[in-house]
Amino acid sequence: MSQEKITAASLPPAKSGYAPADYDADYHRSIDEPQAFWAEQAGRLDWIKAPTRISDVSWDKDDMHIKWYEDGVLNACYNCVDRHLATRGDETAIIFEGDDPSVSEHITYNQLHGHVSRFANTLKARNVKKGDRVIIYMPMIPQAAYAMLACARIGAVHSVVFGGFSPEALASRIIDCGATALITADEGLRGGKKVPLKKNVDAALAKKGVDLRTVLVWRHTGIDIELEGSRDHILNDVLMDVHPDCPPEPMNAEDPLFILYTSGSTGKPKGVLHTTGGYMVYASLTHEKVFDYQPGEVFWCTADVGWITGHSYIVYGPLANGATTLMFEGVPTYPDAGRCWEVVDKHNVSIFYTAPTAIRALMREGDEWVTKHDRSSLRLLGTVGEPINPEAWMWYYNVVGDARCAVVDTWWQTETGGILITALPGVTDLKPGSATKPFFGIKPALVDNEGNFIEGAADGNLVLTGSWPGQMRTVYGDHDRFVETYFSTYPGLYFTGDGARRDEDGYYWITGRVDDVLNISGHRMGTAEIESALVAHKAVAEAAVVGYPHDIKGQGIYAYVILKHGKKESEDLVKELVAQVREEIGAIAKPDHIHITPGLPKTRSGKIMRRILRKIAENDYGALGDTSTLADPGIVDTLIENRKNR
Ligand code: 6R9
Repeated sequence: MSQEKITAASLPPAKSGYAPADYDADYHRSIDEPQAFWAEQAGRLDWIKAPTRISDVSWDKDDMHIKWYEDGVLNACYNCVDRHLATRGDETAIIFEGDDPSVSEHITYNQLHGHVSRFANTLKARNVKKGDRVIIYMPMIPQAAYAMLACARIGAVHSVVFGGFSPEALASRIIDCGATALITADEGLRGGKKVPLKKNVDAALAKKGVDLRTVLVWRHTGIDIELEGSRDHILNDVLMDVHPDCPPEPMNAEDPLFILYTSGSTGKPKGVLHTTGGYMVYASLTHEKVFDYQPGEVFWCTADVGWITGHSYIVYGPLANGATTLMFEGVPTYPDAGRCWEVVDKHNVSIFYTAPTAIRALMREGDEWVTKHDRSSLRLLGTVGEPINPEAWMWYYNVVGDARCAVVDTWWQTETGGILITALPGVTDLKPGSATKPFFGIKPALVDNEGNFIEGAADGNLVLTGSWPGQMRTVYGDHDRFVETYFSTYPGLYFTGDGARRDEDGYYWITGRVDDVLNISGHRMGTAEIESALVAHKAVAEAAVVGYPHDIKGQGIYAYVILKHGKKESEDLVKELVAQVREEIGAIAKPDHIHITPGLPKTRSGKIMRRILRKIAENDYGALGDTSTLADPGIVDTLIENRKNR
């Protein structure tokens, strides 16, 4: 663990004037008087009917529910758009920076209002109604945000599917949420390469059991695409046929806002459901406080809107706060490794929020790519998505931030809606590699494997006691799975799936997942999903997937595969297996290693000993631990032998 500490006092104070004593007072109040604290925070939003009931939460296994602001009525889109028109209608809401460095655009709040209203009326004209589910499968262009906000405006529930997911993955999400409409683009652009979004949609729709009434296609690159009869429409054209005004739908605070699929340790991705009032309060509050956001500043979060980070910190949080949010279509290394800092200078970015994997990749390219750009507009840096190693943290702080910008390492999850553990600028003394302290209203705790609380400086499983407004409400269509996944390991506690260490100062150091979830370049991937993709190949009898440390990606994917009788290992087969995973899930799930083996280490009851597989993948044979309980201990030597030969 790093001993370095950068005190808040050695860095510029928060622009808001927020000081350490304010944090202490606010944090204590949020814990001691949560109803009063969160009632006050509801005032951040404009309500059609202000809530009087603040929270109603039950951890009773048979009646588990989480409700915030349940008698409040509001509209999320109104809060992100309309309410800013009187004061900042001509200010920039979204800056679009294209994949091609010569393309950029400023969209004012007035313009945003116009675009979103037409998108919303187009959905209505296709008979999309309050409560209907709409899939959004888009590149990182402003139209993705318009689509999300348009759904929110009419009360439809969006589910954004990351553009890197395959037709198969897209199809399973369409089916699971029972979507009736889908919004996509002809193609996306990333690092000069084209992403065939509409083609993928067609492939998804050709699969069994997938049925959609409406597909709206944004013409982005302009290539020729096939349109299917009454189902497919060119959005750019049909937008012009509808009325420019669309009144926002009054929504109950607990009406669903969106579903976002995320990987767990078992089975298929889960549809994490977030509702309207609590999520919006939490996204807005965290965006303002964690990033010390000041009116007029440009905020750039490099995530894709296909992930929760894009939902909360590109779209809903910043726009609820009337901020200027930057949307970048491309990748940090195109056309060269200086792109991020070129964009920072071009658009005067004050706050930059990215993932450790991007920091490590840029660090490898050398300091000159950073230092040749000015970067003096930057005043705050953030990270999210995976643990950051102290070396990458220091590089980010010293080279990108010139040792004058605080780095906030923000820990949270799709399920939590917003940031839960983080430093606050001007307040928290920073320790490179630590997410530091809980945000307002958040009560983290550590438990041992039996669920006993561990106090003081210790290692343990990270749980959260109590609720906060941004917490997910259920797994869409499967409340039992929600209760089972998050609240059954340690009854009455929300289990994060992460391990953590708390040091003597009460700082949290997230050590990574303790379940069978991998974190590849900050993206969650269930080992079970990759295994089932592999087993779907006709030559495969069984597969076991583990993570191993990877310099850039944080974790790499190592797949052990047992072939069916009579099937032979070959280079072509390995290629086919990799292609199979790409097809079933997407390129982000592509195994880095495929290790064909005659067997797997199993206990006598048939359980795969993943601990051993992880060690072998890491090339760490000295620490295999007890192998005496294995059904066939000899398999370990065979695996090691094969590992050494690759
Ligand atoms: C926001 C987001 C959640 C998982 C989480 C943890 C890891 C996220 C982190 C971090 C260490 C941080 N994670 N932030 N680990 N330090 N600052 O990433 O959501 O995609 O659902 O992933 O990511 O393992 O459990 P999501």
